[in-house]
Amino acid sequence: MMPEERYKKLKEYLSAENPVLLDVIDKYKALDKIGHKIGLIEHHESYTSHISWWPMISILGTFSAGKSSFINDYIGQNLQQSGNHAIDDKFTVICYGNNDESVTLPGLALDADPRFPFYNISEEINIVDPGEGNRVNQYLQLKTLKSDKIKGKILIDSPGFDADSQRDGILRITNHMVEMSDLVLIFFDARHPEPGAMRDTLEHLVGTTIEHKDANKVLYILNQIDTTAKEDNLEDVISSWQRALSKEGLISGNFYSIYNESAANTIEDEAMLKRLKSKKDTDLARIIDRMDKVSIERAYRIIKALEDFSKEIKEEKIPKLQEALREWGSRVLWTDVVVSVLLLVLVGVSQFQWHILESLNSTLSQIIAGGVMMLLIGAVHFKARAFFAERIAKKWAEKDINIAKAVLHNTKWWRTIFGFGRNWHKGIKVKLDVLMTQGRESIQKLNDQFVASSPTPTSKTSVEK
Ligand SMILES: Nc1nc2c(ncn2[C@@H]2O[C@H](COP(=O)(O)OP(=O)(O)OP(=O)(O)O)[C@@H](O)[C@H]2O)c(=O)[nH]1
Ligand SMILES: [Mg+2]
Repeated sequence: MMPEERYKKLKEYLSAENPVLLDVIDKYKALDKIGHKIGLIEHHESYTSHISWWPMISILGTFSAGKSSFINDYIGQNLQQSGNHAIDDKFTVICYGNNDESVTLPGLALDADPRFPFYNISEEINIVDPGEGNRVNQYLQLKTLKSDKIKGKILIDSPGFDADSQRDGILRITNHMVEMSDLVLIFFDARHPEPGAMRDTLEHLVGTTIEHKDANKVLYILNQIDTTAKEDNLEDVISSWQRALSKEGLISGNFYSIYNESAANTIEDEAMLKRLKSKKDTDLARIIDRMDKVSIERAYRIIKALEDFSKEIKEEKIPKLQEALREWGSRVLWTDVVVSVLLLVLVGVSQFQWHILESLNSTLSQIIAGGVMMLLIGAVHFKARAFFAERIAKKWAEKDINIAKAVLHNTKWWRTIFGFGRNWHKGIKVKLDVLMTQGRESIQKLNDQFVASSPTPTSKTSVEK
């Protein structure tokens, strides 16, 4: 899908949901224009596809922790299979569909549709695990569901995470999901009173999520706390998990303890039941509240991403590109100088040995000889431009693919090797500053909207009305 078509689709979708975001699309359009001009993204690419416009909630965690049961409970239907051994072996993207019957589509449907957050994921998998990306159906599936609970958002159920036996493809998808999500729920279960056995898994899940700029979007959920009834050790289990998590660097705020009432063991002791249930009810309500509010959080995140992209281009990409182009320019220049000097030396030597200049006795042959030399230098010059551009792009490709693209874009044969590094970036930086300011204004508008419509921006989003 070309960018123009994408803007149109997004506008259609968002006009019903949140008009403030309509303006934001035009700002993304301006950002794309800058990206295309510098060559950081290709003509058919758009920054709008680097973020999810659908509010997205990912559910991750160890196997059999109760992820699928939790989702079934939330949507109020038995959509996902659950069971006592590893059940899910792929990621399931659940979204609203108009059919009364739930429809299951293969991963290819997600890979090929730019409206979903897994667009082109097969290419990404192929980078870490060549060939695997073509088997995207083994990693992903899409389920549609007619339920108001998920109207206007996407839920993702995932296979149980086990750091030891995880394939690169799954790790890649997991990281991608965390990156794109507005809310990430990470499930552990209280049947393991000691988190020790899951050290690696914990390390990976918490490690990847905590590095994330927006750590507040990750909730850590200790599930199945009903199982602590038998030994009456809820506090011990909770504190041992909290210790393990804080060892990985987690700040305690986002830690919740719950269980699933429809899957729980029966608890005989009345007082115990009351205590566990009250803990669960409080924490679950807070989780559900975050899930329901995700559309609002997403609106902020989309605008924030515009600011982040602009800032990144200004402060990171442009300087890197300048450095790369300077290196390229000087390599080409040196090649030109060396070749010219070599040619002159060659002529000098020939002159000395065979008096070659005297043999060019007519003006015409002198012109021809001069022309041949110019052609030779020219040929070497253009060869050198392409050669060094390729080499420098290749060097950058591993660190930053966008810089690699921009190097190739800015070293085409008609570009000068001197003009860069001076003023070309100044105008662009001004435009980026304007975009960042406008982003902050949009955030202001969002604030006004939510503060004006209800004092506490909670529960109902406009799609659900
Ligand atoms: N006691 C108890 N059992 C639960 C709870 N939640 C889920 N279960 C049970 O735990 C088992 C695993 O639940 P699932 O929902 O399949 O877990 P999952 O995390 O989706 O597992 P995988 O998809 O295999 O990774 C099932 O037998 C559930 O009935 C809970 O809160 N308490
Ligand atoms: Mg499951």
